[in-house]
Amino acid sequence: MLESIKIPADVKKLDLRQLAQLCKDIRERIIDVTSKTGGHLAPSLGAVELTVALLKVFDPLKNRIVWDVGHQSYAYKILTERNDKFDTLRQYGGLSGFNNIFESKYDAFGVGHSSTSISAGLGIYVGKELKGKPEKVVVVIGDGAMTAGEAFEGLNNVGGLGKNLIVILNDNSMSISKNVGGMHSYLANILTGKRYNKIKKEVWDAVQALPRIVRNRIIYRVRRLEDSILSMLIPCSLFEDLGFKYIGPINGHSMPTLVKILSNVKEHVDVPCLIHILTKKGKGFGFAEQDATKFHGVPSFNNLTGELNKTKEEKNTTSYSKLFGRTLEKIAEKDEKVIAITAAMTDGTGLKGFAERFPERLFDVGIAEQHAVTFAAGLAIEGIKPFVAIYSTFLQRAYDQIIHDVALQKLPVRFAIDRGGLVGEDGPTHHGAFDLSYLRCIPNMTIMAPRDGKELEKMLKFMHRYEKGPIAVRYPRGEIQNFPELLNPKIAYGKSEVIFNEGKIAIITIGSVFKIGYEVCNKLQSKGILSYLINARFVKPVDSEMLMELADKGVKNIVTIEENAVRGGFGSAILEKANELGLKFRIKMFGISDKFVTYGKTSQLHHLIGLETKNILDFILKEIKI
Ligand SMILES: Cc1ncc(C[n+]2csc(CCOP(=O)(O)OP(=O)(O)O)c2C)c(N)n1
Repeated sequence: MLESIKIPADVKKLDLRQLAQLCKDIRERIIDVTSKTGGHLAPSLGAVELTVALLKVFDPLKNRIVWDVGHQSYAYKILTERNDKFDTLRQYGGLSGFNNIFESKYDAFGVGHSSTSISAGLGIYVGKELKGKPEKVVVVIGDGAMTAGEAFEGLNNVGGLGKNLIVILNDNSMSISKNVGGMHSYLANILTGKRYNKIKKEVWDAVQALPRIVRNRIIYRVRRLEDSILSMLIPCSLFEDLGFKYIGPINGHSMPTLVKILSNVKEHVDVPCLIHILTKKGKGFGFAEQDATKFHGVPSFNNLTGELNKTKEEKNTTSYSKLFGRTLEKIAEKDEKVIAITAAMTDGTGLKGFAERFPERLFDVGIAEQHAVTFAAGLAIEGIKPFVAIYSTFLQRAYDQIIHDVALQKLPVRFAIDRGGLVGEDGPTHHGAFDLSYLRCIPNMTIMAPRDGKELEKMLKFMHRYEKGPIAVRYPRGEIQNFPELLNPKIAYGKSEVIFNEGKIAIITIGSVFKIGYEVCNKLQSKGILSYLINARFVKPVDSEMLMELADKGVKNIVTIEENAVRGGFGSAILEKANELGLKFRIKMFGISDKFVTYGKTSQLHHLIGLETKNILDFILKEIKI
């Protein structure tokens, strides 16, 4: 059936039986491709019927369909003229793992971060209206994404304006892990609530009371209409009070129900409308249905055994995230004031073990980074020691909270910033490219980045002891590196670590790209060129003494290496400090230039931006007269 779909409008020609077959084909295609490329498997499998029903009823170029996060939109990609490229999903030069307005005219809005859909959808709706061409706009948002402040802000505005936005709440009861919070309980209560069950029972009692011959004739229809009948009867006060017509809960895998309700809404509803659908995350792939968290976002996997493929190194080593979690557990064992905060990323940030051992000290606040930071600030006021573990890219959400609630009040909130640097296949929405820049300009802030796993452990212990204000450590995605041949001296506040200390050029690195600096220096040495190698450890404060010493020793050239935007990043900090101190160096900065970096294997991306040993070595040999 999938073969017959050349453009989305072809879906409209299919009958219900054919639509069911189409869903089957799409699932097979998603499983087959993601088993090779990796990707967001479980969320996308759960949204197959919804996607097909949306395209059966709406015209995506006129109506615009805005997906939240975009990680559930693989079926949408397949049906919107991208099936032939679907094998290139998340590969360098291939299809993005999320919706991207530069990739397809069918993608209404670019995504990757959660909870933007209602605001963007409202903007698109009002924009069309202002141009005198009003059209229905559909927004699809998950129950996890619905926990974020921005989603509530959007709902509030839509309800207040009374605009005819159609919000589909795709409720699978899961965020990446089990969903949390009051909204989650509220949605669950709608299902288990007495009223829902009472009405459901009354409908079925009435059917059972009919003569058998009549009952047999209508039972199929009643089943099909069950969801829609219930949805008409159950008032849902929260959304209704916000100004929405609430329809639901309905079975999000029942094509007849979906098509019927969406058609009705399209034709007959002209107020804000929230359709609450219930879906199963991972639907149609047993392994993913059983463990939707594991299959939320996966590397390539064996689709017969469900085993995830890991590289040899991944099997033998441990990730920075896991090391963070384990170290925090050790710290927490000895200090009951230590608590951990995650914004719906317990597994991703390595806090699963912490959650099991100290459930009362782990706070999963939902997808609510802003709240997470201010919540930590409140805890710090009370003398509690919060470690806020958030990915670099998602912490961008909480910028004002870091400044206004934490730094201004000098509160000792500890930030464990995961996924600093390029993250690979998730691409520009997820690269941690800006944290050093966005944190560095905030007064009272201390920022560190470890060169390897051992240093991360030391830094976490250092942070635990540090009480003078906010402090952050940022580390990359992936497996830890270690340098057994190097010593691991104690962390001293604001002090860098000097590895090689002779030569006319100094290479100063921050974080895990130390590896590149180390290789460059070793290669220079093998050519008889001596160089300083400095592992900065601190981005803020900058080690002034180290810079003055370099100048004293006659160093004229400095090369800085970081996996962060060079604009305002670590190299800029060295440049500023040298200028402030009146030191004259020629400083060349390697890092992420003033461009968003695409997706692909991290090694491909490093090559693309020149953040690799060969490029830096070539530069030094060609451009610097040593
Ligand atoms: C601001 C932000 N924080 C965290 C994430 C990571 N994240 C991606 S999907 C997801 C869960 C979303 O749950 P839901 O909306 O219910 O969709 P589902 O995966 O269950 O289909 C999270 C936490 C993100 N994309 N954006």
